Formats: sequence, structure tokens, C-alpha cells
Amino acid sequence: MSQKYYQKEIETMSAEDMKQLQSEKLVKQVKHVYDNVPYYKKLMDEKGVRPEDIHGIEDLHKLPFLTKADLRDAYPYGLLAKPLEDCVRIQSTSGTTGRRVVAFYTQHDVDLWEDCCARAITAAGGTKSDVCQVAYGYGLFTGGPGLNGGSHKVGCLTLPMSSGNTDRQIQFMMDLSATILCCTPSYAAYIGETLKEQGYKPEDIPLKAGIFGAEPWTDEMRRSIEATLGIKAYDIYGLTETTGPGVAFECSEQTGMHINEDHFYAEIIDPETGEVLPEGSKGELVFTSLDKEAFPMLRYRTRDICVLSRKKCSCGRTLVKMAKPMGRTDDMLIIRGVNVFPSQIETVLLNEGYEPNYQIIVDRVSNNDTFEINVEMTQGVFTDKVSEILAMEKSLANAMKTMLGINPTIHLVAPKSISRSEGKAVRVIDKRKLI
Ligand code: DLL
Repeated sequence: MSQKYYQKEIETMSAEDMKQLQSEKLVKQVKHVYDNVPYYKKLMDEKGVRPEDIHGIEDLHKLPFLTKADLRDAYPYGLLAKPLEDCVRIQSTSGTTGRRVVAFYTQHDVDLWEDCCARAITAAGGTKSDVCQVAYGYGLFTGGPGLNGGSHKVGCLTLPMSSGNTDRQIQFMMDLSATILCCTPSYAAYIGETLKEQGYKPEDIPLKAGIFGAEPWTDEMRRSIEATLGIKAYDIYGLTETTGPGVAFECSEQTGMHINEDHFYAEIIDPETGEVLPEGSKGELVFTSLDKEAFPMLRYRTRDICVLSRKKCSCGRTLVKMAKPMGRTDDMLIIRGVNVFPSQIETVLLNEGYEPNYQIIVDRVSNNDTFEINVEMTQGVFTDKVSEILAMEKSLANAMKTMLGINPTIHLVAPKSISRSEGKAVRVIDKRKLI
């Protein structure tokens, strides 16, 4: 029998009780941060707000925002709120020192994160009778470890596959009758295509559900994956700064993702003015972690553009819902689930002796992201010998892979052949239709 909720009392709590719980947690959290994070204390002092001014959620707006720039300034330990000896884990995003997010967790933090992922798996119909194949990357990326932990909590038989090696994924899926697949939607689509090429029909595939996230995907893509794999596909959202996957998850109604708001309080703000917008408005999503110990985020600006809704949900959960993110307020691209900033590409080009004259072209072909970078040769590194060009392209692709964690196709082009723009250079051509 499918168990509907993982933590029913929380997931179906009345709005009043939830507000009360959030308020109690916030008051404690602000004090914890103020007392233990000099960086944030300074931000609060500058804004003239003290822990005593925060009596509940209604006072949240008084607190200063945290941004990625703060994370960069405070790297690596400046936002740590617990002694390192109380921490048991780090997770991180790809990128250079400046762009890399390094998040710390106590055992309590790992537990609450895994509970969030367990709620997501349960909402997708997962129970202890399921075989859950986790094909998100393991290691520093939060996808694999988060869903792995959630799967254990639910009691599923967990297949810790990590991403890649698609033939092996398929062999394990078929031989061990995996019933739930967790990975990025583009990888799910790729596994689906490969199964199809190998002659499997949806009814031959043991899967019943998929939990897909870490990158934008459309409803068309959802329908296509559902048809190829013969499953129901659920969205899951999260970010390293707040823990990882499981900050929000979809239920059977599939009209947005329930935010685990007993742990993460969501606000929508006007990205220009910082003003808090009423429910239903489109703006930047901001999260406050209410009870994370080691790496608490107070009013962290995600840069994701989103809408919140408190409409009653047929699944019975009362947790607020967020729409699929509708874009970003910065220039971050998500390619095959990996966060890529154009500035990282510039850094590699300069390190490798090129000028920053380049163009990134991203597309989605058969539900898979393609990633090409056209780079101008400079007069200094110009050659018209094909073998030399190929070697240079390969070496540059390797340097990009080291920096970004994914492999672009590099095309070296003649000096001055990329059109110059009068104003802002058009560095990115994203042909994917993600929303
Ligand atoms: O992507 C955590 C995650 C892992 C989420 C596995 C879901 C599943 P980061 O690498 O820090 O963390 O990237 C966070 O990815 O701010 C969004 O822009 C984007 N993102 C995450 N989930 C979704 C989603 C993980 N379901 C950034 N839809 C976030 C659209 C998503 N964008």
C-alpha cells in the first residue's frame, strides 16, 4: 500500500500552526547566526537590526539579504555557524574558488535534508517495497547524496549508480527491477532513448516513477519522458546553498512543487528593489533556512524567478507551492544539470592564452543539451593546419572540463570572425525552449 506522506503532521499542518512553528524556529535561528557568524552579524549591525527585533516570521523582512557575492566574500569558512568539529559533511557546486559554493552540514543538517528527500520520494509513491535507482552524480554534487539519503529513509532498496555509464544503468534497472529513477530530466530522456534503441517498450520497463530536477525542463519534456519510460515523472527542486535537492518537491497533482517550509521559508521579492511581493507575484525566490545548524542561510537570494501559491492541493499537503523556476536574474546557465557561468569560460580562455572573444551555443537535441563554444584564435595562436587546430580544440575542451565539470565542443574560428556588438556582447545563444 502506498504511504501518502513521509511526515504527515508537518506536511498537512494548518497554516496557523506552520506559522507558529516557523516563527519559533526563526527567532532561534537568528540568534544562532548573530552569535556565531561575524559576517552576518556585521550585515545585521549595518542594517540596525538585532536578534531581539525578530519576534516571528512577520519580522523576517527586517533582516538583510545574503547573496552569492556574500558567499564568495566569506569563502570558505566565513558563513560557518558551528565549529568544524561538529560538521560531518561538505557538498559543493562546480566552479572556481569565487563561484564555488561550499556548504557544510552537521549530522542534524544531513538528517533534515534526507527527510526532505524522503518526503519527495514518498510523494512520488515510493515505499519500502521500491527499488530506487539514483543516477544523479554522487560526490560533491548534492543530487546523488541527497536522494540516496532520502531513499534510505523511506526504506527503498537503493541503487547508488551515480550518473553515466548508461548501459550499466539499464542493466541494473532491468535485472534488479528498479521502480523509481532519480536523475536529471535530460539524463532520464537519454536513458529512455537508449532503452528504446535497445528495443524495450514502456511496458517492458519496471519503472513506475521518476524524480527529476536540478535543471529547467518543460511539460512537453515531461510528457515525452513519461511516454518513453512508462512512468509518472515528478519534479524536484533545491540548491546547494540551502542543502540540495528536496527544498521543494512535486506531488501527484503536478501543479507546482511543495516547499518544505518547516525548514525553508520562501519569499518572493522584486529583484530590483528587494521589496517583498504578495502571493502570486512573479519575482526572485528568497530562502531562509529555519533550522540548519552549520551553514544557515538567512534571506538567501537564489536568483531563480518564481511564483508562490497557497491554493489548496488535492494531495492534502498544505505546504506552499512554487512554480517551476521561470528563468534567472543572473547569467547562470544550467547545461546537463551543471551550473555554468560565462565568466568561468572567460577565465579558462585567458589562462590558456586566448582572448575572451567567444560565443556559447546551447541547444537541446532529442532532450539532450548540446554545448558548443566558438572561440576566436588570436594572431598569436593562429594556424590553418587542421591537425594543429584539432589538437588545440581538444586541449581547450579539456581545460574547460576541468573548470566546469562538463565537456563542451570547441570550435576555433578565425580571428575577428565573431561579430562584435555595439553594446553588450552576445555571449550566449541559448536555443532551448525551457519555459
Ligand atoms: O541542482 C540541487 C538538485 C539536485 C536539485 C538534484 C534537484 C535535484 P545546484 O547545483 O546548487 O543544486 O543548482 C541549483 O539549479 O538555483 C535552480 O536554478 C536550478 N534547479 C534546481 N532544481 C531545478 C528544477 C541542485 N527542478 C540551481 N527546475 C537552482 C529548474 C532547477 N531549475
